Amino acid sequence: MKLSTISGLCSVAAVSAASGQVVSLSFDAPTIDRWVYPFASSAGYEFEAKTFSSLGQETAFFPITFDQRDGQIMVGFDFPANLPPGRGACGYRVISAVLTLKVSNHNVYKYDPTYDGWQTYLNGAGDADGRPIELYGAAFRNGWMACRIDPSMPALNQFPCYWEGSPERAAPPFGPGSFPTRDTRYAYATDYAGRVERDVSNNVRDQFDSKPFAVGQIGGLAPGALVPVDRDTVFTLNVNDADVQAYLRRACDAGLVRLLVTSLQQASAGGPGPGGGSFASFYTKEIGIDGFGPRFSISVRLTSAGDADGSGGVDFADITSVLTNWGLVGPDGDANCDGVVNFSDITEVLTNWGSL
Ligand SMILES: [Ca+2]
Ligand SMILES: [Ca+2]
Ligand SMILES: [Ca+2]
Ligand SMILES: [Ca+2]
Repeated sequence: MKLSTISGLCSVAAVSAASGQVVSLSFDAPTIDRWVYPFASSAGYEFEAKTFSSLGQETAFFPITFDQRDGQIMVGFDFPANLPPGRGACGYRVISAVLTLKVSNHNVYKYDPTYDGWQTYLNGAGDADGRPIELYGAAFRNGWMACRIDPSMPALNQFPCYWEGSPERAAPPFGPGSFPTRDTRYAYATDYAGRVERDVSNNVRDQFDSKPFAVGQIGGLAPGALVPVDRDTVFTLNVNDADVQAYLRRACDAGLVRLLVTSLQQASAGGPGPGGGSFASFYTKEIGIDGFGPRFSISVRLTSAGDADGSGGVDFADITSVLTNWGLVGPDGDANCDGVVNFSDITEVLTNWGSL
């Protein structure tokens, strides 16, 4: 039995399953959802969780602030045995993945379905058409990690398992020992630009455009309109992006996925302290109403090394896929799942020729 250890994720045992098979999962509720916010004393057990930023709070009176993506929401799903873990990075081709959250506040913020570049946030300029709700991967620091539910464990929210009720970081938001207040949260939103993990919690400070896995979409609502309560916000993950595909493949390999929903909507209308802003709020599973908590669906084809086009088999079409995508980053054409398409992928196809 092979053990696979992934950074920030738990170890899982390998299970054999047929390549080519498509596994489609649909979750009516998450295994974990929690507000990741320094002041959330009940982190994980609240009925709703909010996304907002600390932008606009950096004044002379109040020079210390928090991660710019201050209020983040973690949602996670543990995969059942029919999506077997431990097949390795090339063992999965994610065909689709969709996260849905239901809005729990009414006509508070504007619907913005498109990404806003970091420079649009400078100098508190604001943005008349609102700010998007964005979805990212989850990363961990200080040894914390994602864990599957394990009945043998006395408590899930104890180190190193990051769970509902785990501390947001080492120290309280204010008071002795509380500084620094940035870049210290145990779980944080990350993209993986060119397979390089980036904490996106302060991307305006750090002057780069983050690369969300998805931007929240609301059907039948005009951009710029106020968002009514109980509307679904749908995050369709960009599985054609090599970095998103690689993240989800690692998730499948680990047997669980953790995601973070964030925004740069301002918590404060101006000046120090929170409040007065217009930001999003979403129900968690603790609301206890069917269909109100976070939901997730994922469809995955079980694949093998050499399967450059993710068809479930290795044949001449994979040679074509490598040549067509030559010099790109995949996932199409990347037969050995290393993030580049080059001659090694031709070798990989030939080595695995005829595999299912
Ligand atoms: Ca929860
Ligand atoms: Ca905007
Ligand atoms: Ca193929
Ligand atoms: Ca490759």
